[in-house]
Amino acid sequence: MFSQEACLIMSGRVKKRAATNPVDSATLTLNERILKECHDFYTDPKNGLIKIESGLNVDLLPPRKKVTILLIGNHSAGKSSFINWYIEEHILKTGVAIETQGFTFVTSGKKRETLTGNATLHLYPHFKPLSEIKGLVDYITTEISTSKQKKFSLVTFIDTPGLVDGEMNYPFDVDKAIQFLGNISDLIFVFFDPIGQALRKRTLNVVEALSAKHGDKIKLFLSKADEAGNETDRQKVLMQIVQELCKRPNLNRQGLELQTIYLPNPNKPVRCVNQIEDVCKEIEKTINRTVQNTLNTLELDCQRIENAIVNEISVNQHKQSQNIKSSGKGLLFLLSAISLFTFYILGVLFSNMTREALSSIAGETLADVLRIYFKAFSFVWDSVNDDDHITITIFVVILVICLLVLAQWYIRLTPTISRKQKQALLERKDYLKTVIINRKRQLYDEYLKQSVADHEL
Ligand SMILES: Nc1nc2c(ncn2[C@@H]2O[C@H](COP(=O)(O)OP(=O)(O)OP(=O)(O)O)[C@@H](O)[C@H]2O)c(=O)[nH]1
Ligand SMILES: [Mg+2]
Repeated sequence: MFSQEACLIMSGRVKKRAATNPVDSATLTLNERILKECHDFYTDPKNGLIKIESGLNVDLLPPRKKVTILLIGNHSAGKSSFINWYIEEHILKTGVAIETQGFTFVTSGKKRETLTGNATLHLYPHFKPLSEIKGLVDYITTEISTSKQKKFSLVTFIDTPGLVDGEMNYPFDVDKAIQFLGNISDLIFVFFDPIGQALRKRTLNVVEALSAKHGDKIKLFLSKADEAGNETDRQKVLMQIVQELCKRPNLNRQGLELQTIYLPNPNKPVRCVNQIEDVCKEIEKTINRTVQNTLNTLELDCQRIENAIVNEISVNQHKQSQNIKSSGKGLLFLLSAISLFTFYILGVLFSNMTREALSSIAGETLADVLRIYFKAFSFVWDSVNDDDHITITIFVVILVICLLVLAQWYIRLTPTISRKQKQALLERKDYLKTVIINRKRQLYDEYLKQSVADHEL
């Protein structure tokens, strides 16, 4: 059953679609615009899907406006440097010492700013469970950059502390935090550096656990490949890492591939294959997949809400017919109770009255009729002694009470929705079909126009 408030939202006022700021639309790329519009379809406080479904128990999750990429790896593997290179801004501290102590979210925005842990969790409500990890909030920050390089406007990177062995190195449960972030990230990049730290136990443990759950999201890299010596040395390092990984029983070996990457440096030419551009392509592919998935999920969610509405209406119809049947039975018991009680009282009254007294109250003709009707009752009543009169009266009272209880039980109706509420529900259904699904189709066409020939649409 949905709330009164929900019904008011639906009635008529849902006709207007969530508005998109025209200034925003002009500066956003198509993918950004689609993800933003889809997000607004869910979260708009007046007409959003989440507001529309309230009371229907559809359990919706608004889509994210960006893809999330988690970077993990041993200390000094080049995680922070990779993010700086991607966004073309030196936003994160890098160096041979242990530089990254906590978790840093790197995202694009209007103004360069650093946010604290609490502000970060406010900005990303789906990361809220991180606050349950003791001591972690103080080690979370968000770096907002104005960079628009590559596909950064559609990406949130999560830089993590380098993985080193031993329990005393982190003031929080680093493994638990990484596993949680792995669950909600769209891509997980694992950086192994060639200097020998790659095979540290903690790094391998974390990779094993993540790959068992997220085999399709995880991408492995031999980073800083330009420092791995000549081609033979590099092959040796690659082999060693793969061998170590393969020893792990829970590792997902499907598509196990280790790409070699390094940050291009024009002043230091290296004759080594650099697959860093493939990483950018992988990010782009994930963005495109996310856009398609978001549009598909939007339509599916609309269908789920429509089904819930149809179900709500049919359940309501069923409840209404049950109520009619039940109240019919209740009324029957009530009438029986009243009739029995009246008949008994009148019967007792007439049986104890003299002929003259009855005639003087009801008149001669009516008194004759009443006497005929109550003849059988009077006969029985007169033939029973006074003690039994009390027993019969108690029995009749109990019977009347039972009939009244039954009447009340059946007349207690299940709550149903009013005609106005039903109309509002149908308007909601209509809104989903005519406004949201149509807009979703337009957005899909716009998205496909980027790659598919016009005549194929
Ligand atoms: N030659 C070379 N050096 C690199 C490359 N990437 C990073 N570095 C250097 O490696 C060092 C460590 O890099 P970081 O980015 O700080 O590594 P990190 O993984 O973030 O390290 P922690 O934060 O300590 O976990 C820095 O001095 C970087 O300049 C690369 O591709 N090639
Ligand atoms: Mg770092």
